[in-house]
Amino acid sequence: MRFDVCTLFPEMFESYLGQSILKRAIDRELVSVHRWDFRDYTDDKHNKVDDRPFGGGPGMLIRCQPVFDCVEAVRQVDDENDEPDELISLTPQGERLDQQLAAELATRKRVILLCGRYEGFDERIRLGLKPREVSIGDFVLNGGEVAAMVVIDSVVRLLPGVLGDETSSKYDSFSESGLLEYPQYTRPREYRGMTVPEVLIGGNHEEVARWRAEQSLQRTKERRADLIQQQSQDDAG
Ligand code: 6GU
Repeated sequence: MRFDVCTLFPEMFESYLGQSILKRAIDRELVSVHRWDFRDYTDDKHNKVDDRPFGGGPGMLIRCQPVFDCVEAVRQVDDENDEPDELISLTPQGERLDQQLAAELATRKRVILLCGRYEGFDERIRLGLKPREVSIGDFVLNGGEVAAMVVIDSVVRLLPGVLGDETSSKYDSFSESGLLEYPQYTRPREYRGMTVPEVLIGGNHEEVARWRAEQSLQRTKERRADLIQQQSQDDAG
């Protein structure tokens, strides 16, 4: 799978891509993440990518020209790929990212991510390029970069072979069951007076599975009753 991230701040991705699961997935060529700087595509003699909004108001908008030209350049890189790309713009006005959307994106060969900044993009970027607009939640970030990393992170861990244990993303919260994950413990058996539940030590796999299912359900009821309603709606069809 290939990501192309278009941004004014490509360096923001440096540390994220250079470590841990992402680095390993990239080294093993399960995913590639290419960064494109809008500034490299501006036709402005002072390299400006932004301008003041017509009609006045605070802040600056990213101009059409560098964004259209950057996306065109990205699309000229074929990467032996016949499938059309998925073009995504990160914006708090978009559809909410959830596990289902992450799973859908994980089936794509190529995803282009547009990161806005300042007060936003000129509206004609939306009208002309028709990106799918994605938000990571009801709060406002300074720009789309952190949100783009969230999208990449949630998608990459679903790609086959990325996680050490092939099955481990299946048991994540929101995955198969749609419920929150059960609590886990490692050694020692007792820490500062807190002990590991007996059932996990006994070695009875059926009992362990039952306990975990109960814990998942109980936790979800307490913390996220909305997920249980969602789940029964999904099950109903
Ligand atoms: Cl995708 N972008 C920005 N700037 N803020 C956000 C967001 C995205 N999702 C939630 N807040």
